[in-house]
Amino acid sequence: MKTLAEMDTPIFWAEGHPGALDRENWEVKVTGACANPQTFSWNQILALPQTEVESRLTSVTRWSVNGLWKGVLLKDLLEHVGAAPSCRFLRFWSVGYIYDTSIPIDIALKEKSLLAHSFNGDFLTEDYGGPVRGFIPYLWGYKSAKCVVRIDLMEHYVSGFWELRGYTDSAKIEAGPCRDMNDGGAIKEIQGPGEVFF
Ligand SMILES: Nc1nc2c(c(=O)[nH]1)N[C@H]1C(S)=C(S)[C@@H](COP(=O)(O)O)O[C@H]1N2
Ligand SMILES: [Mo]
Repeated sequence: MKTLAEMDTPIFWAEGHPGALDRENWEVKVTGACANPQTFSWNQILALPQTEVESRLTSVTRWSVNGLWKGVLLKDLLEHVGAAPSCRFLRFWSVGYIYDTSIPIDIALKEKSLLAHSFNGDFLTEDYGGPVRGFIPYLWGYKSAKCVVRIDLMEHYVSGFWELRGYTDSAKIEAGPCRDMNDGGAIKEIQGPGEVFF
């Protein structure tokens, strides 16, 4: 099984690379519309139920990479903090608080939406959003925030970093040509919308 780097998966940092990050001391704060807001330590994240899913990260810039993503289902995280009925969106913040993006709760509750720490059995490096990142295979990759430090449970939607710069708020994956990083960047067709299968 290949790593993301071995497949030459593009590395995107709109806000600039954060540099080396301390996995063991990583914390993710989950706050907002929930009964039990909590700051999760790295060990607490690993102590939550762990789920591995096979799916693709697919960029609006038209490349896609498939593999085994592992972490905590957002559904399980939401259950753990007691998400309120008024929670309608999740807003992810990346380290440095420059990059953010928000998704509707119905997408967060889907079976493959994760707070992910591993790809194909290895912990994610900083390049690819480690220690933990959002992994939302149902929407364009800009909804999968890297190096997540905070998740706000929101009653109202706010546009994020890329959404404010012209990408759609819905991030609905659209049909068309797309490079498959698992196949050396060969151009294939996305059937779309929704989770990508080649
Ligand atoms: N913090 C942060 N997260 C981010 C981005 C970014 O620039 N900064 N780019 C997004 C976009 S557009 C895509 S397609 C994926 C790419 O993930 P990768 O860099 O791990 O391949 O990360 C998303 N998450
Ligand atoms: Mo992207």
